[in-house]
Amino acid sequence: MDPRTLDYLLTPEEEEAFERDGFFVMKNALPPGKVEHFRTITQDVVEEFKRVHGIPMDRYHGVMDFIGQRDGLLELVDWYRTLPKVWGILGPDIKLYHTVGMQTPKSSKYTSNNHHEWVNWHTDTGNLTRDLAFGDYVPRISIKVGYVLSDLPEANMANFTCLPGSHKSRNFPLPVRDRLTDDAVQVTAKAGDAIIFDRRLWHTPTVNTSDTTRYIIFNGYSFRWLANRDNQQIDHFLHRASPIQKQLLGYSHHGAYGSSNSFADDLPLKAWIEEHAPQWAERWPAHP
Ligand SMILES: O=C(O)CCC(=O)C(=O)O
Ligand SMILES: [Fe+2]
Repeated sequence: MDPRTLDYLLTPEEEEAFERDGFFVMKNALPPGKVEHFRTITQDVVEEFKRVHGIPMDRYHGVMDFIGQRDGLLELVDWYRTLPKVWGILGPDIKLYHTVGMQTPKSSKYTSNNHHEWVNWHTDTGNLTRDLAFGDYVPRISIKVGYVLSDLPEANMANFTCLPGSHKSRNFPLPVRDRLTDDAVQVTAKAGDAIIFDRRLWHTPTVNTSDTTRYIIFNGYSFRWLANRDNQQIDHFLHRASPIQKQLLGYSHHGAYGSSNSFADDLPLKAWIEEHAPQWAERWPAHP
């Protein structure tokens, strides 16, 4: 793993914001050269997908199972500036479970006046809340890193939109769900920033009325035992993935049995943290 990881450990301020708001924006998660690199890949993959599937080019679209689509995406699996935020929150027993590369061109159909027609407030990962909530308590289980690849200095540019603090609410916390009210925060960001959010946060995609096409990659990380939300076709990567990348791509030396155990050979990320940032290991829950 890139030793520069140690310069990007989760800060107390980030941790506090994450606990309070359910998300935070990390500035400069990607340097400018990488922004362009990943934007080009995202455009290429989404436009290829649209051509193959007959989707109009001006349509908003996200390609799932994104991580394996191009070899150049492998380095994002354990990106040194964001991965320490992820394990700082979830611990070391994690993997990628869902990846999406998204293109949102200017809408030809919707404006900020009628885009409430497709507002889709949700928490992530389908049935987790329904099946795991106990009273008011909903477990976190997964988080997403959204790599912003276009400058989004103002609202109505397809900004990631959320209700800060709503990750503490099992049910949608407002009376009106089918449109954006003033409570909705359209997160502004620069290309290269990352939006890191808790899957329990109530959020929605929004319309782009600007001339800037929004590109964004969402990489979702979860505990290793969660079923993947993509087919995750990554076998072609594995021969050149590092051991930590292999862990994060869901590989286990123990087959299906491994994901709900913590065998040492399946957890090189844990070993790395214990060696290089041992103060974090003290925070992990012990096995009962
Ligand atoms: O397009 C967006 O900003 C929202 C996407 C979303 O809901 C997600 O990544 O979970
Ligand atoms: Fe979502």
